[in-house]
Amino acid sequence: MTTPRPETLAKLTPVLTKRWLSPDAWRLGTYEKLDGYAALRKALKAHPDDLIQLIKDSGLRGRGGAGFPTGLKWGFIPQGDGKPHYLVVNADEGEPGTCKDLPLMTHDPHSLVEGVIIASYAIRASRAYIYIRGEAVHAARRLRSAVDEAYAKGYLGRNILGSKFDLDLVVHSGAGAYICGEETALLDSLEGFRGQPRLRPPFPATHGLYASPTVVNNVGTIASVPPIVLGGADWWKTMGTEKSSGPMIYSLSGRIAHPGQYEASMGITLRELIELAGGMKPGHELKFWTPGGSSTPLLTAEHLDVPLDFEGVAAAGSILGTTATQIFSDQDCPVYATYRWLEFYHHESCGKCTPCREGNYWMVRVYRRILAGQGTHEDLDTLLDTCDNILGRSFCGLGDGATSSVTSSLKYFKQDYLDYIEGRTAPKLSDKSLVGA
Ligand code: L3W
Ligand code: SF4
Repeated sequence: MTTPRPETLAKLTPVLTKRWLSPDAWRLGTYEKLDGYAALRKALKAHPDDLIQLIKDSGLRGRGGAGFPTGLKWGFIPQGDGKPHYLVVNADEGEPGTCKDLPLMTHDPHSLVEGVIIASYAIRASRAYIYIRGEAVHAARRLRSAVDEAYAKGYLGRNILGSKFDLDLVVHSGAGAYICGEETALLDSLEGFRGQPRLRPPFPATHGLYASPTVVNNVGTIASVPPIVLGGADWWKTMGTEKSSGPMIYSLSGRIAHPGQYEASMGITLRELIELAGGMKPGHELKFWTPGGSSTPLLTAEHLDVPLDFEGVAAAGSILGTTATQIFSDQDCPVYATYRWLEFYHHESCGKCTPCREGNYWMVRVYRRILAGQGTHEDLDTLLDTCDNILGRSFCGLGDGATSSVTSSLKYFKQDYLDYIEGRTAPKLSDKSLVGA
């Protein structure tokens, strides 16, 4: 284990995580003692349009994976249209390796509730929903208790803090489908239908929940709102880079000494994050990693100094995604890791469109063949050809995401595939695995 140097430690910027280690951080009393709901009091004195402008000025971008500018999205909500407006928080965190929203909701649920109230006030919504992943029972319990506390204290309900602003907030648990993290499938599920993506455009900003204007934002995005209201846009921009402002919670897992959540200025590198995490586990050397979950193309030891912001990761040929850095070593097999992710996408594919439904099914079969020692050189072309027919031809991002580790592992680690095909690596799967993929 290594000890981080002071200059690397200085890159930690606890903003969203700053209360996590306080005793009973999830209770209203603790939250209020630590600046809680001060941003709401300030926001309710401002004009909603000024709040939207503040978020635009801060440069805040969506923390769910796509990095869409938050203020711009809020500004899309038509005003004076006579329709109800909704705020929906996407708390369906399910991207493999990703673990930033669930700890936030477990440790500091009021920061999300406060963000929801301010964002709803800004977009003139009088009803908001937090759609939380079904398996996250503990986080949902914490959130519901925070919502109850907020109602009892007059932060939710009618005439909030005497401002004449009304808001009801509902915590809705999903049923455990990854696809319901796709924003339009989430809306279908919330409306009581089977969760499957809708055609976009129109985007939720104009035709969202119950066909009304809706902002769908990730947990981290909404929890960033109170600190921006309190600290101002210029303070927020002292962290991060020019186009990727603010702090970000990076979830580190895999072959490192101390896996966990590290909140740092956007643009930190994996080399620095590994240093903060105490280094690689003894006896392990970095081989490959995901910058933002399993839907983002793999990177390698060559990319240790890539700035982990939207532009830096894109320039390196990947996607910042959910900033879930899964770290694999020379003792891990990229072919097997890719196969396990593909099993996930195959299982979670909603089946609505052919490229994703059929493509993932076939790719799983090809991987099983390779890993059982029965692969052929043609299989590698088949994989690339299948990816070509999924990427950009699928109905939603799940299909595209499924191809990421296939194409990138073939790009960087073709030799590992050849070692199975040419018999230098012992098969990892038995022949039985070939039956009925
Ligand atoms: C109005 C327009 N709104 C875009 C909105 C749109 C959405 C946001 C981003 O996927 C990524 C995906 C996964 N008028 C608009 C507009 N919008 N144009 O902006 O949209 P988009 O299409 O760029 O992305 P997306 O469909 O929201 C999200 C990646 O995240 N991902 C997976 C994440 C998983 C989790 C999780 O488990 N919690 O977040 C990982 O990388 O591949 O690229 O709101 O409506 N003209
Ligand atoms: Fe469903 Fe996959 Fe098509 Fe998305 S890409 S609509 S998950 S089948």
